[in-house]
Amino acid sequence: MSKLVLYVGNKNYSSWSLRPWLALEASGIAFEDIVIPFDFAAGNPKLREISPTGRVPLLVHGDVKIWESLAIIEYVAELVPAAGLWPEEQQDRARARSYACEMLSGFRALRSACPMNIRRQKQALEVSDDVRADVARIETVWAEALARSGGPFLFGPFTAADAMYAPVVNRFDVYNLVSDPVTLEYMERVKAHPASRKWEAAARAEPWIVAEDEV
Ligand SMILES: N[C@@H](CCC(=O)N[C@@H](CS)C(=O)NCC(=O)O)C(=O)O
Repeated sequence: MSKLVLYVGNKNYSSWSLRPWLALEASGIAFEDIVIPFDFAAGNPKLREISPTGRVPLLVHGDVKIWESLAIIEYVAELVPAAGLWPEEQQDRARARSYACEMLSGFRALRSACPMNIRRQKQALEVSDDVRADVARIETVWAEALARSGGPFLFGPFTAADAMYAPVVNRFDVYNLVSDPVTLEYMERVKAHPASRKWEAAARAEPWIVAEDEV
C-alpha cells in the first residue's frame, strides 16, 4: 500500500490539522506527518505548492490528494474500517456525522475569538454572547451524546466525533470557558487519550509563535 502522508500546520495552533491527525493516530494505521509552519506575515508558499486550497490539513496517499479535515477523516474511516471511526449503529452514525458537520460549518464566534493554543497558560478570557452561545451549544451536544452512550467518549469508544471536537477541549480549557462537571470530565478523558498526549508533546516542542493566535 502507498505511504500515507498528512501535511499539517503548527501543532500548537492548527485546529483543523489536529482533527484528522487524531483520527489517523487512533486508527492505528502507519502514516507520516509533515508540519508546514504558518508564517502569517508572508504566508507559507509551501502551502500553495502542495495543497489545492493553499490550506492544511492535506492527506496524500499515492496519487490521490485529499483536503478538508472531514473528507480526510472519511477517507481514513474507509481505509481502516476496523478502527470504528464512525459508530457502528446507523442512527448513532448519523448523529455523529451531524455533530461533525456542525463543527465544520459552525461555532465561528468561538473559533475566531479563542484560537486553539496548546501551550497557552490557562487564563480566563472575557467573551461575547455569541461565543457563550457556541459554548452552550457544544456543552449540549456533549451532554446529549454522553448521556446516550454512557461514555467514556461521545459514542462510547473514541470516534471521529471526538476528533472533530478535540480542538474545542483545548479552547474550553485554556480560556477557562466551562465549569460543568460532565463537560470537564469529558475534557479530561480526551486530553488523556494517547493520541492527544502525543500531539500535545509535539506542540509543546515547537519553536514557532504566531502573534495573531496569542490572545
Ligand atoms: N475547512 C478546512 C479548513 C482548513 C484551514 O483553515 N486550515 C488552516 C490551518 S488550521 C490553514 O491552512 N491556514 C493557512 C492559511 O490560511 O494560510 C478544513 O476543514 O480542512
